[in-house]
Amino acid sequence: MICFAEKDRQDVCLTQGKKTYLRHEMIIHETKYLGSFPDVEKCPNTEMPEYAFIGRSNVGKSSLINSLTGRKDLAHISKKPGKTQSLNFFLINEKWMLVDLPGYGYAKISKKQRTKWQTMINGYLQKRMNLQCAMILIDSNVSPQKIDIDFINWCGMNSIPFSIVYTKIDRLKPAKRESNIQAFRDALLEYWEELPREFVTSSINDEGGEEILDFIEEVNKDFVY
Ligand SMILES: Nc1nc2c(ncn2[C@@H]2O[C@H](COP(=O)(O)OP(=O)(O)O)[C@@H](O)[C@H]2O)c(=O)[nH]1
Ligand SMILES: [Mg+2]
Repeated sequence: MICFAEKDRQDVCLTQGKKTYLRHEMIIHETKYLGSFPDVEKCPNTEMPEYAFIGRSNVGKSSLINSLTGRKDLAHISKKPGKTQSLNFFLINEKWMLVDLPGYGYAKISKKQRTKWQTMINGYLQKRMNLQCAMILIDSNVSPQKIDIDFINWCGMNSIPFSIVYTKIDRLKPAKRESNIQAFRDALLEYWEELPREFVTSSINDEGGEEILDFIEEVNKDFVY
């Protein structure tokens, strides 16, 4: 097999005279925790493309961040007491930023805390100029939840670019996988004419991670500061 690079990120391989294409996986060679910030005004520099991960608490956010970056406990840094209600920043490959946003829909918080959360998240999503995409995590094991649909609709109304990331897909048999995802799409189609970009993932077997990293790499290429 002979391989040579073509157009930056594809290898053209000649296997017994046949041309096939291999895609480069993005390799995460460096991850750096930059800190936790209480509001958008205090967040670090905006010169890099940024991707925020958000979803209900327990949806699998920390696990996905660790699976994507190939680090066991990167996201756990933010689990320090008192840090969970902040915007947690990670610099990846010195090139792009990953932001771990606190989960919504946690029943045991006071109304005051919820309002604070909303102000922080909404402010971040609306004002962060270098935010390329909010990755909205949806648990593929449960029926469509109003709180998720409301949040997605809010993003739409505020022109915030987003993608849907279905999580914990390993827990479902193939038929159930399809029907659960379709149920969520149907719920969205009650409000939306077109469906957003979606990813189907499992942090247990790293399914879908490569697609997310490919997407990030594609978007990064077009980023202009
Ligand atoms: N089977 C399975 N369990 C998962 C997956 N992702 C997360 N979990 C589990 O779901 C729970 C919550 O995950 P965590 O990443 O802490 O969620 P977060 O609150 O959104 O950050 C933990 O018990 C994880 O082990 C997944 O892809 N598959
Ligand atoms: Mg977490």
